[in-house]
Parts: sequence; C-alpha cells; structure tokens
Amino acid sequence: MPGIAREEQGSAGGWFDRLVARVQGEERKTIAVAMAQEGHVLQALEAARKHNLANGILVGEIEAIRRAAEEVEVDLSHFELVPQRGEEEAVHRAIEVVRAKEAELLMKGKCSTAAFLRGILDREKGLRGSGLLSHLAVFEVSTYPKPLFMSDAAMNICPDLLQKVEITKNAIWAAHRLGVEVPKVALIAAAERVDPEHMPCTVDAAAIAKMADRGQLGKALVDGPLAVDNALDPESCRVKGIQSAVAGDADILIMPNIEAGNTFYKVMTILARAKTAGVLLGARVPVVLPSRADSDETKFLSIAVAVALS
Ligand code: COD
Repeated sequence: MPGIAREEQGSAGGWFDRLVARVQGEERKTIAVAMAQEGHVLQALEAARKHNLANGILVGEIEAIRRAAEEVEVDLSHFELVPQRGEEEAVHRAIEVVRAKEAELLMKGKCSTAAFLRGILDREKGLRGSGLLSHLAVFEVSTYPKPLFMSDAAMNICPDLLQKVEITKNAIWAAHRLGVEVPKVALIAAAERVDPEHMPCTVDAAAIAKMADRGQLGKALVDGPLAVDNALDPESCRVKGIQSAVAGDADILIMPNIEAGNTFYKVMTILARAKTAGVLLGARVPVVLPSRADSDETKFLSIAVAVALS
C-alpha cells in the first residue's frame, strides 16, 4: 500500500516501525469508526488489518462507505458494517459499539472534530474518563534523534493552569506506556523568562515545573517556560546559557494553547514531513484522532499508537 509504513528510517531510528512490530505480536484489537466513509481512513484500517493490529467496525452511510472503498480499492468483505445516517448519530452509534464492549478502540472518520469530541463528552452516552481528555501527537522526523510527543493540538482550546497540569500528566502517562521511562517535558512559551506582566503562560509553566520538582507529576523531568528552540536544540541553549536537564533534549512539548499546538502539528506534517500520529487520551478507551486531511500513513500510525496505549 503506497505511503504506509515506509521502509525509510528517520533519525529517530524507525521508532514507528518498531512500535508497529511490537504491537503486531499482541492480541488483535477492534476499532469502531464513526463515519467511516473516507478513503484514507479505509486504507489505514486495511493496513492495520493486514499488519495484524486491529479489525474495523465501520459505522456510517453504507453507500458512501462502499463508494469510498471502491475509490481506494479496499475490499470491504473483511469489515463489519453498521448502517447509520447523520454525523451526530454515527458518532453516538460508534460510541455505543465501544460501550457494548464490541470494540476496544474508537476512531474518528469523516466527521468534524468538535462533533466527535462532543459525543465522547456526553455525560450519559459518551466515553468520559475520570480526568481531563487531551490530544497527543507523536512525531518521528529526520531532524530529531528520538520520537517527539506534543500536546494539545486539537481538544483543549485555552487551558488554565489546572488543565495544563492534567494535559502534562496525560502526556507523561502515554510516554511511559510507549517506552520512555523518564520523559523530559518542556512547557512551551515564546521565551524562557518568567514574565507575569506580558506573558501569563510563562507563570503557568514555572508553576507546573515546580510542581514536578516536588514530585506531583510522577516520573518525569519537567522544565519551563522554554521556547521551542531551547526545548529541542542544544546549540540554542549554549548560546543563551540555559542549563536544564530538559533543554535541548525534550521528549514532550506542552503547548500554551490550541493555536500553538495546532500550528506546530501542521508545520511538522506539512513542512517537516514528519511521520505523525494523533490520539486522544483520558477517555475510557484510547481514541484514534487524526486530522481529517491527514494522510493514510498518519491514520495508520495513529491506530498503531492507540493500540499500543490500550
Ligand atoms: N476533558 C474533560 N471534560 C471536558 C473537556 C475535556 N478536555 N472539555 C470540556 N469538558 C466538559 C466540561 O467540563 C463540561 O462538563 C462539558 O464537557 C462541556 O464543556 P464545554 O461547554 O466546554 O463544551 P463545548 O461543547 O462547548 O466544547 C467542547 C469541545 C471539545 C467541542 C471544544 O472544547 C472544542 O471545540 N475543542 C476544539 C475542537 C476542534 O475544533 N479542534 C480543531 C482542531 S482539529
């Protein structure tokens, strides 16, 4: 299948390939897909099936699913189809499949992110966990020597201090599950100076870093505020005289708001051509949550990460 699980190894040393190889050896999962009538979603699900990661239950308009499958030459005989018209209705139906334990994972198809998230947040019929839900992106890029995790590009619009703490804890939890024993977390701002007057997010970053120093965030090294160059580039830290266990070597970037997170995500995928995965953390099951315009490869890698987290 073109574009999926390429042989090419980035500087992160084929991290996604190793992740796929690891989860291939585990028990196959089932994914319920809300509005599955989209070519890249179907290609990603077919690749997940062929790689022994997961089977798909496709919820949506059957005719539209058939048309999309024909266009990308995916054989639907390997999938269970659940007919459901309408965006909100398809989201609820896919969630019902998960709540009935017929699937262990949920995936967004051709529906809007906000409608999908509202369905998950529904108090009676949704999939809320006990804490905050947040989006996590994982990148493998030739210009960085290890996988890079980043949150939040898609769910929490303008998180307050408590929400940023939860976002950071969710990301640390996922990094542990994905094999990073003591993740280095950079709390991103536009500068490394704490500036209560002009940049309130630098104060949040400093508070969270201090909470982490006191052991309140679990097994991780956390520092901030740091600008993106200070988080990722040792040379910029040398020039600026920044001394920190995290600076220049971050595993996780926590963004101050959705604009910063979403912009970083799209620059990584479009300009840096990073291999990318996107998942939602904090729900009752891991949720595959790529952008609608993401490639089949990103959708496949998002499934692999969600399976690894389940
Ligand atoms: N985790 C847990 N509970 C939450 C969360 C969260 N991250 N967000 C909201 N809730 C709870 C609230 O506590 C409340 O009980 C209920 O859900 C409703 O909250 P509101 O009033 O903020 O809900 P909405 O419907 O106005 O907004 C929720 C969305 C997730 C739809 C909204 O935050 C949103 O649109 N996010 C961005 C989605 C998006 O468009 N992304 C684009 C980039 S791809």
